[in-house]
Amino acid sequence: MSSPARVGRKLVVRALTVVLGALALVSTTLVGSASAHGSVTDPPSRNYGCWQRWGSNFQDPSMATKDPMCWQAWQADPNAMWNWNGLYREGVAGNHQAAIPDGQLCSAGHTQSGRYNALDKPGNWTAAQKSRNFTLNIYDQALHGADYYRVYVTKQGFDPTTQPLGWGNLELVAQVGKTPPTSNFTINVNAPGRTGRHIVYTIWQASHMDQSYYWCSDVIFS
Ligand SMILES: [Cu+2]
Repeated sequence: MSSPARVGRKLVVRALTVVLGALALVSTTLVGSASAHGSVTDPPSRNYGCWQRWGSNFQDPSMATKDPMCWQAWQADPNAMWNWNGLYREGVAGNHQAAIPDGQLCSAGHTQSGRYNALDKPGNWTAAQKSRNFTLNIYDQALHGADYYRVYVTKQGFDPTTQPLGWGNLELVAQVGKTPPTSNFTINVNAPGRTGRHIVYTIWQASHMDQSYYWCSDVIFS
């Protein structure tokens, strides 16, 4: 016969095992979601670029003058950079324009409780030099695959340094259908009739579930 003390200890051990098991599950899920997903790596999305250029040095005050839009983004919420792969919404059912109001395109409609809001801010974002005919690279880190990709570029005359981005400022320039999972997927983009600074806006409709990604990449067409 077990003494009451030993029974009590057994119960505590059993309860601890359950709690630890639950914790292990939770942390696996968190790690899974943090290491999953993806982004546009070239021309880099705003938060991917800020992470790439400053992730190892994000408190360097010289960023404020060298890369002011990244600086304001890091000040607003560093998690927008640490989670460069998590700029998505779920359950949009393809109604992207209904889910995302004008002025909020770069934050996917203030997704993830507003974590990415600073990416909507018009300004002098560091931009990649591209020819009007360029290759877009998408990093499908989680190997979701795609139902489709859509690539838009702003119309000539739009000024990303002063104007908030709205759907009406964009022109669809490339579209790709069903794509099997692959780490790096490239899309050839042709954006004729443009010079100077523009925003490339990419939508990735992932295949594993209704999860859609929205990325602003800054470019200067030469
Ligand atoms: Cu994902």
